[in-house]
Amino acid sequence: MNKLNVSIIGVPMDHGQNRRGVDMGPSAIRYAGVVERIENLGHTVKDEGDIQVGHADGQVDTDTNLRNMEVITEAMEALGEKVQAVTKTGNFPLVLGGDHSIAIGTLAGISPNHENLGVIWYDAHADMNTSETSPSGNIHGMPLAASFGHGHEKLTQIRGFSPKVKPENIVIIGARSVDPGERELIRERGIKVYSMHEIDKMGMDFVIEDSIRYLKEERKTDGVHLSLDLDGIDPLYTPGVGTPVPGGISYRESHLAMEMLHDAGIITSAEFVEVNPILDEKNRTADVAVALIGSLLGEKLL
Ligand code: HAR
Ligand code: MN
Ligand code: MN
Ligand code: MN
Repeated sequence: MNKLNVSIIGVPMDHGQNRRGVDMGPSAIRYAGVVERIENLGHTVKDEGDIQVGHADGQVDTDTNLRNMEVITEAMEALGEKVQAVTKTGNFPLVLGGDHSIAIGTLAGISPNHENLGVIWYDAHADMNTSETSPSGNIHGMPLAASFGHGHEKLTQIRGFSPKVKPENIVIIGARSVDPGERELIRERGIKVYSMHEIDKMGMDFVIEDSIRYLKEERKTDGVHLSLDLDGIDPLYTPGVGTPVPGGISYRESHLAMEMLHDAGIITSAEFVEVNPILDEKNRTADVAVALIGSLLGEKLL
């Protein structure tokens, strides 16, 4: 098996939404043993520490209609720079959140190293709102739209270029809470979505097989970023998230997905987001994150 040099980057960000505590996600995932778990698979790990995140007052910016806009965009510039530096050395970036707004920075760092990047967005939500369609003003509901160049330029122009990914190179898996504006965008931009309906109907086996086929053969991507929001999984297994939605992906389905992605060898970077230890039960959600990271990087039952 291919051995990797994994670079862990923590992003203690909680300003993309309203519930405090998700900024402790990186600590909780480290405490759950992420470094040892990866090293036990024969990879090397470098913990690059955390990106600095400033303080914010929780106010919605009057010009942009974005909550905590300044502090988030500042941290995303720094995250993008760090991720690109890590990617350039050939290391595998593993970004730990923090709320999902951080994907804007992660993708800003990964994108320049690819001609035709693909993204798998594993999430209960589509994260495709803009300052105009958002019901909340919360930036964690906007990172996917921002990354394909849709939304306020404060978010789309992180690191001075846009888009970070083509909309037709995106696959969403696990969606079950989608706002009207997002639904319209999905149709308009031809974004591939496997909602819970397709997962129930065709099984995770088919969904991942088809996602791999789509990104590799049809879209001919030269790398795929996995952005995994722990709320994609059913809150029965991952209660420590800020916006739980019942009826989600099971624990075993999620492991199967990670194992199949590993076997296909298509994932070139990953991030695990929305772990909130304050809302969690005995760090269970961080434990699930670490177990899924293990499967993604080659752990097998036998
Ligand atoms: N769609 C809602 C909004 O825009 C809720 C978004 C919740 N987002 C996350 N990330 N937890 O997936 O506010
Ligand atoms: Mn804070
Ligand atoms: Mn999300
Ligand atoms: Mn979500």
